Amino acid sequence: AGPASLSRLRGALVAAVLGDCVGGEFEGAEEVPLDSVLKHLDSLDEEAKGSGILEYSDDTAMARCVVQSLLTRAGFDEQDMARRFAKEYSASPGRGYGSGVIQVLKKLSSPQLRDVYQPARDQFNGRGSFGNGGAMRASPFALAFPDLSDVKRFARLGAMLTHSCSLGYNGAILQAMAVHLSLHGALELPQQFISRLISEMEEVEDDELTRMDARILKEADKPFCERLHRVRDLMGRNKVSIEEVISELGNGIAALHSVPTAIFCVLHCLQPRDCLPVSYGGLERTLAYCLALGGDTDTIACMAGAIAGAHYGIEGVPQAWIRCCEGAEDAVMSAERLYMLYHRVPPGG
Ligand code: F2R
Ligand code: MG
Ligand code: MG
Repeated sequence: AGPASLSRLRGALVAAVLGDCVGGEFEGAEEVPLDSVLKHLDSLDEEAKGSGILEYSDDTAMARCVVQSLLTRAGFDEQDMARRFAKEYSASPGRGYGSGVIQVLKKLSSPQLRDVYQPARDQFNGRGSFGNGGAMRASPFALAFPDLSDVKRFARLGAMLTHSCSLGYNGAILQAMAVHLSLHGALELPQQFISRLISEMEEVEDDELTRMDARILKEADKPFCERLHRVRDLMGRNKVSIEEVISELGNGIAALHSVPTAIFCVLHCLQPRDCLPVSYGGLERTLAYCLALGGDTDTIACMAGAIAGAHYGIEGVPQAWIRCCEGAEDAVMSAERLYMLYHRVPPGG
C-alpha cells in the first residue's frame, strides 16, 4: 500500500480497536502463558461464527471521541473534544477507566468550567497524570493531519485535556509520531524508524518542564529517549525473553512503561518468531506478543495495533477478528472519513 493510503488508515484505526478488545482479556495479569494467548486468539474465529463479541474499553471509547471530534470540527477543537470525553464517560462509565482520570471526566462535564485544561492540571496534587490514557487515544491525530508538526502539536494538546504531566503527554506525541511514520512506510527500514523516533523525541524532550518532571520522578533527563535507546538495543539482539522486555521497557499503566514497549512489540514482530504460529501474519504476531507480556495488555496492544495496522494495511487484519470486536466495523467506516480529511478531499470529491 502507498503512503497514507486508505488501506493503511483503515489498518491503523481497526487494529487499534482489535488490540484493545483482544487485550482486555489479560489486562492486569502478571504472567500470561503463551498457550492462553493463542487459545484466546483461536477462539475469535469461533466467536465470529456465533454471537460472541469482545467489548472495547476506555482506550477505544476515548479514541472514538477523538475521531468524531476531528471529523465534525474538521480539525482540533479542545472544547468539543473535552465535551465528547465527558459525555462518553457519563453514558458508559463502566469501560474500565483509570481511577484518577474519572475525576477529570466528571469535572469536564460541568457547564461552569471555563478552562478545559484545568481539571487535568489539578490531578495528583498539581503534578498531573503520567498514565498512558493520553497515548492510548493519540493515533487518530496521525490519521487526520499530514504534517508531522501538526501531529505533534495536536497529540500533545489532545492528551493534555486529561494528562498534564510531561511524561503523560510526551507519550502521546511519541505514539502519534510512530503511527505517522508507519503510515508513510517507515517500518520498511526498522533501524531508520527507531533512529528517527529518537531524534524527534530528543527535540520534544528538550524542555524545562520535561527535565523538572523527570527529576521529580527520578527518571533519566530525557525519559522517552532513554527508553527508545533500550528498544534499539533489544532490536539488535538475537534472542530476547518476555522477562527481559518487561524489565527493560515495562508493561505498566504509565506512558513511559507502555508506549516504547508497544513500539518494540511492532518492531520485534516484523519477522516470524519461533514462539508464534507460522500461520500468523505480522499483525497477528504483534497483537499476540503484546498479550503475552501481561500487564496493561489492552493498551499496549491498542497502541501497537495502530502502528502495525498502519504498516500492514487493512489486508493484514483478519476478517474474523473484525467481526467479533465491538467497534471494529465502525472503525472501517470512520477511517474512510479520516482519509478524506487527511487528504483534504472536498465533500463529494
Ligand atoms: N484503568 C485501567 N485498568 C485497571 C482497571 C480496569 C478494570 N477493567 C476495572 O474495571 O476495574 N485501564 C485503563 O487505564 C489506563 C489509562 O489510564 P489513564 O487514563 O492514564 O488514567 P489515570 O488515572 O490518569 O492514570 C492511571 C494511573 O496511573 C497512576 N498515576 C498517574 N499519574 C500519577 C501521578 N502523577 N502520581 C501517582 N500516580 C499516578 C495512578 O495510579 C492512576 O490511577 C489504560 O490502561 C486503560 O486501559
Ligand atoms: Mg482500557
Ligand atoms: Mg489498559
